[in-house]
Amino acid sequence: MDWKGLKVLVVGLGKSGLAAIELLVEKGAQPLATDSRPLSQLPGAGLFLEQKQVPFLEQSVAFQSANWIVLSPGVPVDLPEVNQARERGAQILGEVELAGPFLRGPRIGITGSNGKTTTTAWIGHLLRESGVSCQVGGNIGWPLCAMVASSREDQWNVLELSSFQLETIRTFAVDISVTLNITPDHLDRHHSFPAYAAAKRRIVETQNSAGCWAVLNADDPTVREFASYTKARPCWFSLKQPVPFGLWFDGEWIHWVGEEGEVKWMRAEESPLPGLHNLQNLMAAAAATRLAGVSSEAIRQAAKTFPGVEHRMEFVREVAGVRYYNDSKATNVDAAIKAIDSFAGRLWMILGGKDKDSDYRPLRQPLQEKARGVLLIGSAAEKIASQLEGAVPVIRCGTLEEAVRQASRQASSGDIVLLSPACASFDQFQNFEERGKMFKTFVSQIVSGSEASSGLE
Ligand code: UMA
Repeated sequence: MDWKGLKVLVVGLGKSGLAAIELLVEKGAQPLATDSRPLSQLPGAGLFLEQKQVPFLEQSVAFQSANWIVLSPGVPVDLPEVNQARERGAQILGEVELAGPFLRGPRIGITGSNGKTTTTAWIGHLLRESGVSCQVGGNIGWPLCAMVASSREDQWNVLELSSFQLETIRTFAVDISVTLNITPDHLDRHHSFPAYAAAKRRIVETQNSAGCWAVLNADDPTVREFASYTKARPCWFSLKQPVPFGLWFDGEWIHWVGEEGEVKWMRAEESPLPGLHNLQNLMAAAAATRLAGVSSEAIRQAAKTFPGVEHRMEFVREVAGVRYYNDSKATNVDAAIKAIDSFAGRLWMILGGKDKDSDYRPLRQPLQEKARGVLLIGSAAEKIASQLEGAVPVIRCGTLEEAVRQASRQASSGDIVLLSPACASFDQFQNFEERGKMFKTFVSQIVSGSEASSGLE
């Protein structure tokens, strides 16, 4: 695709939009920029556009004459303006599709409702520790358009890919795809579970050669079906059953089933991260890294030294025997259930934030079994309270600061305070990273022992 001289409207001036503009300028296009927010509310964007000499247009006029439109992942593909532009023949593509032809080097793409970030970072760690050059980006915080400049033919691109990013791909494809699990998430954006699953399925649908691999979770019925939507060869992982090719867990050992037969590869207790879901992430990461050419022994050694990811079941601090964990990245119900499953009990769980049309009732049973109480924050608090009624004691706290204060008052030695909110953060924070950092700040302010009157300093 030759972009020279083309007028291209870039929608959304966050990380992805700015990176898309930079790439388009470099390729000789004439980008125009728009955002639903005024420039005054977009820190850094005004100066950037001025430097690149890119005009900013109000959203109401921007779409009217655009023939080429690049959408940021956070912009719904069914906005009325986008629909109208599509109907009059405008070409609409996502930021990932724009980057695709320019991104040099082989690609591993990781998707799933939960565990993407951990698995992506784990693959990056396994490759680097084994002496294989790679760059890690995508939904993990570094847009693909921004990765283009540092990409090389001899360097792997390890890409976390969200449903928002995959929904708009047409030709963009990865050499090795990894699909971890699909559970309801982002239903406010995709409207239905089948539509959400279909967006994720694009990752295997564009793999149209038998030289590609699809690493798939054999235990997840939706993911299992992906095998029939792709030309890529399947490589399976399972916590429950032997697989014809890939990795599986027998309750003690992870087995590796390859062309050379089956071997017991690694004991679960050697994994550095807690929880069965992290064994799944490890199996998926190991499979992808093996398919990228690293030996299973090198992977085993490197797997043990993975330090984990910030905001993902991150141990923060112990105060007066109470341990605090930051799982701010748990932005849906399934992720919160997995976090609960990682502990034996005695939990004080901080839940809430911006609702995504989620059903919180699946939390009732795990909370009933393991939680001493739930501390509610954010705009979803009343919905969660009504769906958890009778299952677990609930304290309405409003803010995260108040939730940490209440938790430090209520919890006693041996208890665990877990921020795993099952909601998006955007009602009270910029993003889940800010929410996690604020949690850590509030936890660092707790004073222990009798000096504590309010819980927080
Ligand atoms: N905007 C509009 N119109 C709209 C919606 C948004 O103009 O209808 C504007 C906003 O005002 C804002 C800009 O779009 O100025 C933001 O664009 P964006 O939401 O695409 O955010 P980016 O900064 O480009 O970040 C995106 C991903 N964000 C989302 O998908 C919501 C980041 O994932 C990703 O790290 C980054 O690209 C680089 O690839 C974050 C995320 O929350 C972590 N992802 C979701 C998740 O993991 O659940 C999918």
